Amino acid sequence: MKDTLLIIGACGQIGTELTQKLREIYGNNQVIASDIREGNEEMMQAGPFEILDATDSAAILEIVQKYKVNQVYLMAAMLSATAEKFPHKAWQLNMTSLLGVLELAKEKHIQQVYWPSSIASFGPTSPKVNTPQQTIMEPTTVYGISKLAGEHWCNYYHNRYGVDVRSIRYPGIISWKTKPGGGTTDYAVDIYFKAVENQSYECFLSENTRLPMMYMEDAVNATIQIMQAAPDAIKTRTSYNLAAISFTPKEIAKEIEKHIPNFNITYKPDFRQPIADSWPQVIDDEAARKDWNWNHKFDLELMTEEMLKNLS
Ligand code: AKB
Repeated sequence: MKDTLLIIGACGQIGTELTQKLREIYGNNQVIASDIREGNEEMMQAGPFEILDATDSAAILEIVQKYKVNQVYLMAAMLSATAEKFPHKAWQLNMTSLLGVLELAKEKHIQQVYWPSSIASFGPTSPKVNTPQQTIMEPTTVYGISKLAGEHWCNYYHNRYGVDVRSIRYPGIISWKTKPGGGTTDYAVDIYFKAVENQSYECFLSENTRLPMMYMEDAVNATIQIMQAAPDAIKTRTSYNLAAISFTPKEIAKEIEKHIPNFNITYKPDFRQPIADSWPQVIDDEAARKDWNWNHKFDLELMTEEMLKNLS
């Protein structure tokens, strides 16, 4: 039987590029894109698209049955900064959507689930450098709490009901096709857009705030790689640490200056600074590298070249 994939939250930052790549691999008609709103021309034209509320599990089931879906990628979520403004709404979206999809897998309507966690599942008491796969996790943001709880729900459904659910703790993801919205790491995307537009950027984090980051191509490849791995290769059923690069606003600005010598950055930390300060600076992802052969391709230099080339 051919795999048929449903992407929930296909119009978001990661969903857009993940859907495109999955359609290249599995065929346009095998990848059903869905979101609460319509996507761009390419997304709507290239293959099936459904308007879908990620918290409505009856509606998800209808689509699963309509297209005979066997894998669900649940990409819809409220990110860290917005979630701090709407804590209950964030909890409702992030948790209800996950529990609904896990139930569908438990009832054998689908065979495989992908759900993203985040570096936000760590907190200020976790080690900041080389943060291990297993360590103290006491997140202080509602987004982080929802991600940590979600990880344990995934593990529970796997252990108790045999659900094949796989997950990655994404760092900040940098891309040029679709902008992120409502995250704390979004500055590392905005900075490139501003650099090519007007050569200056006011950063909402302070100059030495180091955070784990990754170029979109690496993030999409990791996501597909973990989903295509043999089930017994997946030893962690909470979520895998995943790393590529770690840098500060000052370091990314320096890299941009190599291409745009007049580029200017100023700093005005806001409510997102304490969120960033509560997260790891450098993540240890040895388990992902060992268990399912994860390897990143993009460093800060290569990513900056790609971002500036594509945006200009
Ligand atoms: C955010 O900043 O909220 C996200 C994340 C690190 O999960 N990009």
